[in-house]
Amino acid sequence: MRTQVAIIGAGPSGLLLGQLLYKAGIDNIIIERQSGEYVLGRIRAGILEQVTMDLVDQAGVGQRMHEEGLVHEGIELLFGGQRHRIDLSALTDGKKVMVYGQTELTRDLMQARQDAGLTTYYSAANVRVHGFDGQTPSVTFEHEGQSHTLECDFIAGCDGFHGVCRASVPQGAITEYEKVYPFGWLGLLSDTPPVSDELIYANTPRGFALCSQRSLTRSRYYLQVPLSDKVENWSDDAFWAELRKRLDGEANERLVTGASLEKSIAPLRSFVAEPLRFGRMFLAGDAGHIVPPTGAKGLNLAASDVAYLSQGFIEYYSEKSQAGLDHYSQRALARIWKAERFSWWFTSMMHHFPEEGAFGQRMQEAELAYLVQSHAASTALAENYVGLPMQAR
Ligand code: FAS
Ligand code: PHB
Repeated sequence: MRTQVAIIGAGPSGLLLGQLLYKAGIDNIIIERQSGEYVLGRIRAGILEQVTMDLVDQAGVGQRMHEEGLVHEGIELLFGGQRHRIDLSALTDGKKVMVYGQTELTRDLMQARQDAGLTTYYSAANVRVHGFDGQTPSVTFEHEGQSHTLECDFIAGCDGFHGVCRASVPQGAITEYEKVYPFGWLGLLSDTPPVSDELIYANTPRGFALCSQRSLTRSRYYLQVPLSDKVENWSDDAFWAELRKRLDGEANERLVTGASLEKSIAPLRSFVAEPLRFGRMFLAGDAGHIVPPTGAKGLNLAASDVAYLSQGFIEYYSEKSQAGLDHYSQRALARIWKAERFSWWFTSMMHHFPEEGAFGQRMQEAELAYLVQSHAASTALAENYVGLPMQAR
C-alpha cells in the first residue's frame, strides 16, 4: 500500500490537512486509532479565528460554518463584580471571530472526506512510524485484524499530545518546553440559551469562569477547579450553583440552567516541541504544542500549522521546491510561540492563584484595571484574540 502523505490522526489537524492536500491533487491516507464516533464525541474548542475560517473555506467545507456559526465582534471581562466589553472589531480594523464548535468542524471535514471517497482507517491499532529519518518512510498498523504497511513520501504527525509521532523522535533530536498549571477547567455543555450575547471571561476570588456558546440554543460553560478535583464530584446542580457564585447580577438573572449533555475536566498546560520537522516527518497541531484554552488558540494554531504544512507539500509536489517544507518548522513556531505567550498571559491574568498571595491578586486587579482603561492594552488583547497575521511582520 502506498500514498504520498501518510497522516496520523483524524482530529481537526489531520482532517483539514487531508482535505487541503486532496484539493491540491496530493494523495493522502489518514490513520486514526479511535472510531469516528469517538472522535466526534470529544467536546473541545468553540472559537475560530479568521485565519481558520479562511482555511476552512479554502478546503471547501465552510458552508455550514457560515450558515450556523455565530460571528462575534467582542468579548466581556468580568472582575470586581463589573463587566467590561472589549470591542474586538473596533480595535482590529473590523476583524471578528466565529463561534462554531470543533465537533461541528470535525463533522464537516469527515463528511467531505467520505464524499470524496478518501481513505481513512479508523480504529487502527499499534500504529508505528518508521524510516522518517531516511528516504523511504512507512507506517505500520493493524486494522480489523489485518496488519498493514503504508509506504509514503512523508508522514504528517497530526496525532495530538499523546500521539505516537512525537514519541517516536529520538530524545536527542527534540527539545520540549512545558508549564503545567495548578488547576483544570470543568466544562459543561447544555441545551440552554447562552447567558449573554458574547463570551464572558470572569476573574473572581472563587476562581475563573467562562460563559461560552455553541449556538443560540446550546451553551458551554467552564469553571476553574483544583487539579485534584474529579468530575464525579460535580452534579449539574452543584455546577450551576458554583457558576452563579462567579457571575454578576445581570448574568445570574439571565442564566438558564439545564441538564448537562457533557461534563469533563481538562488539565491546563503550555507545551512546545522544537523543531516540528524530523526528516520526512512533520508535527502539526497538538502533536507539537498545547496551549491553555483561555485564549481559544489550540484549534486555531492547529489550523495555521496545517496552512503552512499544506503549502509546503503543494510547493514540493507542484514546483519540486523544498523551500516550504524546509521553512515549515521555523514559520509555524514563530506563530506558535506568540500564541503560547498570549494564552499564558490571559491564563495568568484571569485565574485564581492562591499561591501568589495578596500581592499577586493585586497585580491581577491592577492589570485588569489598566487593560480596560488603556486603548493600547485593549488593542493588544484584541489583536491576539482575533488571531495574529500568518505572515510575521
Ligand atoms: P487532536 O488531539 O484533536 O487529534 C489527534 C487525533 O490523533 C485524535 O483523534 C487521536 O485519537 C489520534 N491519535 C492519537 N494517537 C494516535 C495514534 N498513535 N495513532 C493514530 N491516531 C492517534 N482548544 C480551544 O481552542 N478551546 C478549547 O476550549 C479547548 N478545549 C480542549 C479540551 C481538551 C480536553 C483538550 C484535550 C483540548 C482542548 N482544546 C481546546 C484544544 C483542542 O481543541 C486542540 O487544539 C485540537 O483538538 C487540536 O487538534 P489536533 O491537532 O487534530 O489534535
Ligand atoms: C469554548 O467555547 O469551548 C471556548 C471558548 C473560548 C475559550 C475557550 C473555550 O477561550
